[in-house]
Amino acid sequence: MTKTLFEPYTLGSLTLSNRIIMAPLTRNRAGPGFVPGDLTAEYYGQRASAGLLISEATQISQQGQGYQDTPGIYSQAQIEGWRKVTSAVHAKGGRIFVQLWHVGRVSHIELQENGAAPVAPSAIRAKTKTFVNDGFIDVSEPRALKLHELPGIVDDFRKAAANAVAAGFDGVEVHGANGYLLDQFAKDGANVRTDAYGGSIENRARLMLEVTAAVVEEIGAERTGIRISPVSPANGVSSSDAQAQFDYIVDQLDALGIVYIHVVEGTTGGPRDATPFDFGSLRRRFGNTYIANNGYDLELATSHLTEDKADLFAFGRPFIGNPDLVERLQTGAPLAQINPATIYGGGAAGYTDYPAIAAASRR
Ligand code: 8OZ
Repeated sequence: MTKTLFEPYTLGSLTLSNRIIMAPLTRNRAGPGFVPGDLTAEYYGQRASAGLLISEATQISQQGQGYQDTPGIYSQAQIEGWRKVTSAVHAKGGRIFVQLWHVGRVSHIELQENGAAPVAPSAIRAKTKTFVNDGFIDVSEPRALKLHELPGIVDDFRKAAANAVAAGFDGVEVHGANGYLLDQFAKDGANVRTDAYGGSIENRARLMLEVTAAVVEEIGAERTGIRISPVSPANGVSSSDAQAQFDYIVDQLDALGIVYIHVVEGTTGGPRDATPFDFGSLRRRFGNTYIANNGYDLELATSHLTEDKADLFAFGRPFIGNPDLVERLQTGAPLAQINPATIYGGGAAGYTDYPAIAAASRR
């Protein structure tokens, strides 16, 4: 029998009102001090009918920032800004996790303290661009992190998780995807270290797993999820052994007892099948909730749900233009298209001004 996305789902201790997740979406609208403001609270509040919202990627430290005007969660003012967001979502009965982010080598000296080089597993520059001073420019040459610096990064994630709870978030998603720091360590195209954090599959997974374990220790496994993108070449990463690498990672994540894995199936924002990969293997290895993402529409999500390939489905870009995406999918209402020019940066235009479908057209 066909299953439906429009029924409640139990995620750890939370009851989600449906199986549709708002994927993390970078919008570059934080205020001075990288503090999310009232407009951001309004934006997330408008989308609270998603079963769960996952915030835009949020840096755990200044070193972890790679783009202009992305929000942080390491200062008191940022915690207070996020408190407005979580209150707006909760007031409408929604649930929200924050995505914790360190960009690693995907950054620019202009964003770093005293113009320092961005950090990476190895001093290999990413073939990718970042968004700085209202334009896309090449990322800076990184420096390799020293072994003694890694505990500090784990600790920054741990503190950010504690801050997330203080800000009222229902949980935390570790950003282990899309060519950022933890994915850079996992994939051998970006990591040529010869210490305990490079070389073998186990060594390359170490930082991602230590970070996740630290978050679990801080806020509990029921409130900890992670996003991974095993075969995505996003931000210039590549892997010679993705299946073995991510089979191992997911076995270890399962052992940590975290509440979900959120899997970008294929190329982030691109084709689902550019690189062969058995996502069913990850599904089978992980006992808790599997959130699927990348190129889903209602039909594909419903068929994957019915075939038990995933529990929950994350939609990204459709949530930009459709604050009431859940209702539109449920009623078959047309979806609004988005203006690409207002995705990254700006104010209310293209952010909070996409309307819900008019009440009249629902009848
Ligand atoms: C688009 C632009 C900037 C950042 C990701 C956090 O891909 C991002 C991102 C996406 O995970």
